[in-house]
Amino acid sequence: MQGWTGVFLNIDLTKSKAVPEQYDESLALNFLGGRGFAAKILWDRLKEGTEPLSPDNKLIFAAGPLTGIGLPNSGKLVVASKSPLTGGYGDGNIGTLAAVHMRKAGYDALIIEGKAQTPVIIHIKDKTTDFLDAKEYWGTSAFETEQQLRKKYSRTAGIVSIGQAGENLVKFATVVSQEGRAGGRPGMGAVMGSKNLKAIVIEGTLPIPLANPDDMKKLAADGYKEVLAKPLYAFWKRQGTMSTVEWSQENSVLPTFNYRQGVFNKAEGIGGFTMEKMKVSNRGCPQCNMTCGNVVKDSEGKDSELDYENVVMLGSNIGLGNLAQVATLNRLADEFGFDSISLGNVLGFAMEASEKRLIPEKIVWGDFEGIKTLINDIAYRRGLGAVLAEGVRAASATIGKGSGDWAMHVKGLEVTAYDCHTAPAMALAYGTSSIGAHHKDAWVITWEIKAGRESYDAGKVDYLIQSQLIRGGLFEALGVCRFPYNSLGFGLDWYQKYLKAATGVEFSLERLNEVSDRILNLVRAFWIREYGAKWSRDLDVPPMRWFKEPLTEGPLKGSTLDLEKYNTMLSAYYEKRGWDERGIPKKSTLAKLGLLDEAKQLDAYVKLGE
Ligand code: PTT
Ligand code: SF4
Repeated sequence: MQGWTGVFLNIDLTKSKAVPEQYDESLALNFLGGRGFAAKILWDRLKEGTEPLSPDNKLIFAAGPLTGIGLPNSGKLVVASKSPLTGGYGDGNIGTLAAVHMRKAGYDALIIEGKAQTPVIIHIKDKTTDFLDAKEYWGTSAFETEQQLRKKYSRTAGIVSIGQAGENLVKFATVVSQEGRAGGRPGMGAVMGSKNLKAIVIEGTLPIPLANPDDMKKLAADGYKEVLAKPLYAFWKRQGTMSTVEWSQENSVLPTFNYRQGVFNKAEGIGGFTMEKMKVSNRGCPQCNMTCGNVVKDSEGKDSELDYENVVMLGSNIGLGNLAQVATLNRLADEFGFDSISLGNVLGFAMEASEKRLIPEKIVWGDFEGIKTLINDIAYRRGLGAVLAEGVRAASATIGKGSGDWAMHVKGLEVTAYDCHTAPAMALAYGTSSIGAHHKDAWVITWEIKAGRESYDAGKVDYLIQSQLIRGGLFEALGVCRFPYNSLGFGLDWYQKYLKAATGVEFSLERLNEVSDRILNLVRAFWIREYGAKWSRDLDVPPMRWFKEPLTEGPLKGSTLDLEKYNTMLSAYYEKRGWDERGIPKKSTLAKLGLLDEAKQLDAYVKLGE
């Protein structure tokens, strides 16, 4: 095998044991890597019904065949597990030197199970794995942990860690790296904490086997040049994703006061141009020349790395219009190791519950000091913080009183930073995403607004599916960042050429589409298996707020989604995917993708349509 190292490292924390495993080439050819590996490993090796925070759950760090090779934006790693937040398939995509080092240590994935008796750090140096005492780090932030570990190891070692949120099993805790990159929204940090695993340090020095190293060297250099030459490059370097704040405001899709208004009267204060005036530097993932992390000084004079999602969820969605203060909340999210999107979402929910007097606590929109206190309470699970630490779905079940309609989640994962009162295809993207309400599989909203936001027609479904196959399938499996492709127009043909040079295998676009479809169907099958009798198509419907409560402000005030039309669109989506009316893949669909064994297994849980 070339391109892939062909080896997984199985790590059992209960036994402090690490065993390499040569995996079969067919796995690489059929599932590519990243999310593809994670889905297949969880399907094959995780016992159905496993409690996500039990030692039996598996935490997977999976690379793709292009990870770490030194081509544009290739320092990415999928971190996956059965999610404690949603109970289904969960993953995230983190930019980290650990991605590069893991591949250089000779591994395509780490599969971690068991639970250490006391806190540990896994240290991997090429073929050697050690388990080190982490007691002195337990209780410290992800930043502090990484700073200390860098002193002990090297400035350029690959390090991922958790903060206090992961240690205290906050259900939306993430894994953090390089003081500003975080991945695994559906609670991958909590799974790491449940295993008493504080950090992983990887130092790899071995070559990654390539089918054609000379071709790859040239293609990689050409790729970087092509990225630099893209017309949108200069503005991207200035703002990264931050210009989306102004765009969302102009188009009434900016989450504001828990997704009620679509516009925010202080949007300018948290927008891309305000950020530019505060910016001190760019930061980013390894092997990237687009470095999209905008570093600003926060209200306490500390560095904070801003993206659109973080700023909006910890800004307009909670009524805060001061970017330096938003940056402080964002830094706290990274230090504690919360997912910033879910954090902003549960805070907005708590503020609305307080405003409606459904809870005794007084949590006021935009009250910076009060919000900081509540964030600390969530990290340490104190009082209301303990309720919110379970995520918005569970919090609304605790609070009740109709709050389920405005608990903004899909399948338990909090909605990201787009208000969909007036965007049916984006609502469907959230409804059918692989991990719950995330835009990563399909960010169709800018296209939809150009194409006509009021329509629910089948063309939108086709566009959505294609987007899911490319973003949620291909990019999550290749092990590279998708931003060159979707933000600068770096063509898919580059990745075909990279795959050829790395693996020696010719992948046509049709073949890649089929791999993606296979991965996304297996992820779907995993959800159905884990939910069993609790599965229903209602799980693919976004929050009722967007259907029942019109937008309250802005030019589109009064708009809602139409539930009947949404359901028609959802049925069309199912049909095009080869799924039945319940949203369950048909036997023939799985068989066509080479998943007949999986179909037979799934059939034992729910009767599959033919
Ligand atoms: C991603 C999600 C996003 S989506 C953002 S901002 W975005 C939030 N970032 C967080 C953060 O920062 N700190 C924190 N404590 N929590 C955060 N939660 C949120 O996590 C991120 C970039 C971004 S920035 C995006 S869109 C792209 N996502 C990619 C993806 O999903 N796949 C892929 N192949 N390439 C991608 N490239 C881009 O990567 P999750 P990162 Mg991320 C600080 O983690 O779980 O996938 O959720 O990992 O290294 O920070 O890169 O406007
Ligand atoms: Fe990381 Fe941004 Fe570069 Fe993508 S564009 S690799 S998210 S720094």
